[in-house]
Amino acid sequence: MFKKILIANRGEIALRVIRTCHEMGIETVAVYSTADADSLHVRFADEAVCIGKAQSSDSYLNIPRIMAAAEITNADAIHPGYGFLAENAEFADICEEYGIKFIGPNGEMMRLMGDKVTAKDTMIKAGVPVVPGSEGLLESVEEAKELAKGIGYPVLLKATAGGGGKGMRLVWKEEEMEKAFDSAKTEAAASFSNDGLYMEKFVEEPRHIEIQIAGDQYGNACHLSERDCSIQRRHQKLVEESPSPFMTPELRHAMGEAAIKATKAINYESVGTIEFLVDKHRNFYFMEMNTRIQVEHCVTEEVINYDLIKEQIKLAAGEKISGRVYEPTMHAIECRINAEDPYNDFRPSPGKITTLHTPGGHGVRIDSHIYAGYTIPPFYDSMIAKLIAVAQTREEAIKTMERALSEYVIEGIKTTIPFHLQLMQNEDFKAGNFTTKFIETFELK
Ligand code: MV4
Repeated sequence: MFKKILIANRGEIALRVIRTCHEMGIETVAVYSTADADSLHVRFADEAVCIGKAQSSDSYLNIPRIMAAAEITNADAIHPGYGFLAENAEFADICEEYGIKFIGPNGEMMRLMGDKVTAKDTMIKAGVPVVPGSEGLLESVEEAKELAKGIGYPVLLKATAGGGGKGMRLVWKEEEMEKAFDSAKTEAAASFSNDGLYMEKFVEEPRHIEIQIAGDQYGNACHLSERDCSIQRRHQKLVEESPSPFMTPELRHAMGEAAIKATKAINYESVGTIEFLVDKHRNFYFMEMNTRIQVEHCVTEEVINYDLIKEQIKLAAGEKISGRVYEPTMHAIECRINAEDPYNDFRPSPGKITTLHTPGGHGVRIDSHIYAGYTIPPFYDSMIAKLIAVAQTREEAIKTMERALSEYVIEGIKTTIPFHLQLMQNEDFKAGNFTTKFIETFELK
């Protein structure tokens, strides 16, 4: 097992990793920017190294400085958290070159899944269902028009280097194709320095349901059930839960088997997530694979009663997956508390937290790095806490969440707490009746 892990991240996820390391008897090194000198991850780690200025490119994205911090502290592994360098194949390669274990998959697996056309092709060969569409990249507008005739409108143009909606265009009829094709190409080139596009049939009002997976270095793989992440706004997740209210035992079995096929097809090593679109008839299609631990991993931890960060560290150290069958025994819901004004188009609201009272009691978990007197810097992601409610049924979990949200006091900044409170009282949400389009039609009062 590792003796010392450097955490190449900040905020709640850095704290989350430090906590598990300490339970495992592993020493920790925090890295931080000048804007994060007063952060809890710096205080809770055994050692801390300042790696540069506030801007991410000078600190949390600066590979040479992070490698230097790992060398001077003699860390034998690096945990990347999520975001920043977590899905940077070059960083994973450099760690390997330096003999420092990157806690995650290798660079090759990241590249394979990072290019969406390659990922889709790999899944087709593995027998995982995908959305009907183009085979490979589109060569021209003419080819796009020909293909769309066969697929049937509406179709979606997607960037092969994309994800999260960038470079994506919905096309309803042939007359719109040329403009959509050109603008998607331009956006993809500007965002990813890769203008490759592909096409898919548009799945209307889908659910976003993802399967947590784990694979070891010996080709074994398992799934750890699903999370429903359909409640999103502009491709930012707001609420996640497990199990999905849309799930049936048959669908879980089928999606779980498909996710295991996907994991084995690339010999995936570490924890990861297979994202699926699920239509109203419960047909499911591979969308993307996330080769990292995700923000919403906590809901899975709560329903299967298992520490996924510990599992991830053990897999990186060469342990085998246990062969245990993971079935959700509880219901968990996570609300992302962001320093944003939900009454003002979710505009970021950084600043000093003057008063803080955190909820507690039965069935409540909070993963957060904030404290009274802490100043949220404007340079990074606006998520400041994850509030997780756990109960035996979905109905009870919603009640627990509502109660916890109403206890939560964060003063000095605006937060998304009022948004979540209202969502927990919404009849369609309570009935489990929502798709990825839900938030567009949900008005805050
Ligand atoms: C789709 C889709 C419908 N049909 N693909 C959004 C971001 C990227 N990960 C893929 N996305 C979508 N792909 C087909 N063929 C609808 C979306 C989509 C979406 C997916 C998941 C969660 C929220 C979403 C919001 C808008 C669109």
